[in-house]
Amino acid sequence: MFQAIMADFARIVILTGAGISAESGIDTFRAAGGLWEQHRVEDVATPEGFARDPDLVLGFYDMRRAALARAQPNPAHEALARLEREFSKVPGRDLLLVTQNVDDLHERGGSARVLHMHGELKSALCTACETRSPWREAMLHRPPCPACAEPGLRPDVVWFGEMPYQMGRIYQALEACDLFVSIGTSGAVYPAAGFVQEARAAGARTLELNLEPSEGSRLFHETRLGPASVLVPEWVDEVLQTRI
Ligand code: BJW
Repeated sequence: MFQAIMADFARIVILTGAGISAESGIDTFRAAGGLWEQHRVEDVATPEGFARDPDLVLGFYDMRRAALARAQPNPAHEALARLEREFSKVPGRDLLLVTQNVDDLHERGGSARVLHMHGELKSALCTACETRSPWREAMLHRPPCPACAEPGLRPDVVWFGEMPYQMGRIYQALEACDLFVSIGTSGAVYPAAGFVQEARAAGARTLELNLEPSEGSRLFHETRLGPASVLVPEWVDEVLQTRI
């Protein structure tokens, strides 16, 4: 029972994956009918795939950017924003929300401090000058980079074989955290799949909230199964009732 291990946590790291946005209508990757069933991961989520067939990759991300414009945050995103607001009112407490998701539903749900370790759909990376620019439009027609005018934009996302963003900051937070919570991720992709072990090595309690057990479920002190839109608000209520 989580209440029983709910000591006075001061530093929380929360990791989210595609499952937290599933109920907002955003496809996950590995489910039946998910993105990897519709597209080969090697074709659309590797630098080699992009070099081979840029039209396929740009079209894939244009389609997902358009789907994102139709999606809304769900109660799980909103609950994490509420937790951030309440938790950070007390000096000395720190909450870091790390997401593997490239959508902006945490921000639209009200979270102010979100670290996108796999990049963002609404950002473009210029392969010519390496400038990052906010981006909302399609890329398939090769628009010019706002900084250098070269038609070399790619989605600012992290593909297999590339280094995820802000790893130094994330590992620093994991080393200092006393609670690590993983929400809606299959635990199939590293380095995020290894965060639970990093947190445990630092002495943190660990909790998984997921529809189905992740690949690393046994590594968590506790796993709760169910939809994020139910589990996350319930857990946030527990934390805030225990703490305030
Ligand atoms: C619900 C729900 C509901 C559903 N409520 N829950 C061998 C061993 C170890 C590592 C490697 C290895 N061989 C290669 C590697 C490295 C490789 C890797 O991990 N490969 C694996 C295949 C093994 N990793 C990399 O290359 C990474 N870079 C790297 O390692 O650099 C070197 C390095 C060294 C040292 C330190 C740091 C770095 C880069 C990985 C990039 C991943 N990119 C993608 C695409 C991003 C852009 C895009 O969105 O298109 O990121 S792949 C894809 O997977 C995406 C996701 O962020 C990521 C994780 O997926 P996620 O979120 O877990 O989704 P699903 O679909 O898998 O799961 C959904 C979950 O939700 C399920 O559990 C459901 O139950 C649940 N769910 N509905 C609650 N309603």
